[in-house]
Amino acid sequence: MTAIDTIRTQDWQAIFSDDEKSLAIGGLESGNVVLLPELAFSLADNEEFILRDPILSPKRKNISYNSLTQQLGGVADDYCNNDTLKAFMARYAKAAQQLVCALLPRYCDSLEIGRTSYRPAEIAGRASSPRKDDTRLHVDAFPSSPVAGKRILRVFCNINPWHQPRVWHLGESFRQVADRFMPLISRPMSLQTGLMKLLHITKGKRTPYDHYMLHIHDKMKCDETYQENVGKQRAEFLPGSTWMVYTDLVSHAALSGSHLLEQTFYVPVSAMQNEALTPLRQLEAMCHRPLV
Ligand SMILES: O=C(O)CCC(=O)C(=O)O
Ligand SMILES: [Fe+2]
Repeated sequence: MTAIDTIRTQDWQAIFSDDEKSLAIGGLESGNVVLLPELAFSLADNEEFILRDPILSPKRKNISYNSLTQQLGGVADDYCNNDTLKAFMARYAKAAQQLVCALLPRYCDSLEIGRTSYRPAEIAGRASSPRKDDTRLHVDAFPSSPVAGKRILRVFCNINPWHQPRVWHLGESFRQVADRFMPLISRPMSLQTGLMKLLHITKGKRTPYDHYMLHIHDKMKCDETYQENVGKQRAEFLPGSTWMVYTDLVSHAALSGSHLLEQTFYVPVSAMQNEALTPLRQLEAMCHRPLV
């Protein structure tokens, strides 16, 4: 069972107690979801179109924003340089960062900011290949963005205007996932990893850690019997709530819902309170060798 740890605040710039901070870091690192059920992200009147207009490019799953370059991606032609949309995405990125720094101060200095995403489209019934299908249980790993052991911490906020929850499944523990799938994955070939970087297939070097995580991700999603039979629980995240998860550690699937905001952060393993719980150290313990 994945536990959900609840912290009550309505303020993105809240100051948290030591008890709340220790609940959050301990919970996240051990594979819980940290839920802030009253933390809503409100839209100003001039931003309302973001909930209602067809701002998503027809072939894309979400709108992305890169804080470093201030570029939007996935936006329909009419909105592709919309300053209000850009400012909205930037505001969410900043709010999420403030929240992480206030609630998880241990991570603040070494936090690397990844993409901000806005997912206006309904996810139920959307066609996609098994590997790209986030309605199947998986742990996160991205083929083009190797992380070399860095953690993937995501902050989600449901801004659905029609009271629809974001519905997830939460699966078995990382340990159970790794025990099941690691024996099915062959060792990475060292020549292959350097070559992929040279040919610009990957943004950095695909380390043995990335190799194993990517194969775990693919094998989980492509195994129909596993998807059907593995123990799972349903979680509903209501509009007006925010939740944080280490999505590289927690087996998750998104079943239905629309209008979700998400901010990705990369956190070095050295910033963890308990390194032994990280996917990197767990896989290394299984393989009896360093993987980055
Ligand atoms: O869109 C969602 O609700 C979650 C999808 C997912 O798997 C992820 O963001 O890692
Ligand atoms: Fe995911």
